[in-house]
Amino acid sequence: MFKKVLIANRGEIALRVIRTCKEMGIKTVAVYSKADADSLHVRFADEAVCIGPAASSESYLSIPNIIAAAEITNADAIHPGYGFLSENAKFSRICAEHGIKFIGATGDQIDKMGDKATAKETMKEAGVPCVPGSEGILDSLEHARKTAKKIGYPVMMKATAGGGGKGMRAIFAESELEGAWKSARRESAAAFGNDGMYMEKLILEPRHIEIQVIGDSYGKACHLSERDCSVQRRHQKLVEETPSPFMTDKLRKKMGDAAVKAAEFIAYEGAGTVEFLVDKDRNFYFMEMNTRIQVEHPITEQVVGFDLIREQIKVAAGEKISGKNYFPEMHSIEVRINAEDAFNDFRPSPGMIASFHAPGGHGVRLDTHCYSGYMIPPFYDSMIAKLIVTARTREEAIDKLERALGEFVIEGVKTTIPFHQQLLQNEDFRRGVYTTKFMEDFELKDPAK
Ligand code: MV4
Repeated sequence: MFKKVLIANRGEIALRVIRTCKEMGIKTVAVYSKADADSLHVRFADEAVCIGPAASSESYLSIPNIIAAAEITNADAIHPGYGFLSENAKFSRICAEHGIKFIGATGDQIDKMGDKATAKETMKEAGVPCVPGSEGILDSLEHARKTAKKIGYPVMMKATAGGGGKGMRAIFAESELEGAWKSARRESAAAFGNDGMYMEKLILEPRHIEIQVIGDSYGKACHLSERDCSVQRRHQKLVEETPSPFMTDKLRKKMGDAAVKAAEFIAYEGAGTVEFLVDKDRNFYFMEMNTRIQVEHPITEQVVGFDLIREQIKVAAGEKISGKNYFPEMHSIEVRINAEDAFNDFRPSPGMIASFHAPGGHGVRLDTHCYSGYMIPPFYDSMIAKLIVTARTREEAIDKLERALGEFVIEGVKTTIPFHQQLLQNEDFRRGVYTTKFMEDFELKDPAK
């Protein structure tokens, strides 16, 4: 087992990893930027190293600075958390070259899944269901036109370097194709330095349901059931829950088996997530694979009853997994509390948290790095807490969430708490009837107006 793990991240996920390391008897090294000197992850770790100024590009994304911090502290492994360098193939390889274990996927696995057209071709080969579409990259507008005609409108054009909706265009008729082709390529080239495009049949009003997997270094993988992340706004998840209200036992088994097949086909090592689109007839299609621990991992932990960070560390240290799959025994919901003004287009609201009172009680978990007097820096993402509630049924979980949101006090910055409170009043959400289109139709009422 590792003796000392460096956590190449900040905020709640850095705390989350430090806590599990402590329970496992592993020493921890925090790294921090000058903007994070007063952060809890710095205080909770055994050692802390300043790795640069506030700008992520010169601190949390600086490979030389992080490797130097690992070397001077003699860390034998690095946990990258999510975001930052967690899906950076170069960083994974550099860690390996320095004899430091990267707690995550190998460089090759990250490369294979990072390029979406390659990922899809790989998954087709593995026998995982994919949306009908082009074979790999489209090499010209003419090729795009022919492909669209063959699969039939409407179609979706996607950037191979994309993810998170960038460089993606829904096209409903041939007259829209040329404009979409040009603008998507321009957008993708600017964002990723890669303008490769592929095409799929457009799935109307899909659900986003993802399967948590874990693979060991012996080629074996298992799944830990699903999370429904359909409540999103501009590709930012707002709420996640498990089990999905749309799920059936039969579909869970089929999707779980497909996700395990996907992971084992690439001998996937570590915790990963296979994302699927699910249509109204419960057909499911591979969308992407995330080669990291995700923000919403706690709801899975709550319903299957184990610590995913501990499992990540164990497989990274060479332990075998049991090989059995895990099914939900409870219902868990996570809401992301962001420092944003929901009534002003979810605009970021950084600043000082003047007062902070955390909700508690049975079935309530709060993953946060915030406290009264904490200054939310403007340089990073705006998430300040994840409120996770767990109960026997979905109804009970929703009632508990309502109760917990009512106890939560955050003063000094605007937060998304009022949004979540309104969401819980929504009839369709309460019935569990929602798709990725839900937020487009949701009408938020500003109580001040
Ligand atoms: C799609 C789709 C419909 N049809 N692909 C959005 C993010 C990117 N990773 C894939 N996405 C989509 N791909 C086909 N063929 C609809 C979306 C989509 C979406 C997917 C998951 C969650 C929210 C979404 C919001 C809008 C569009």
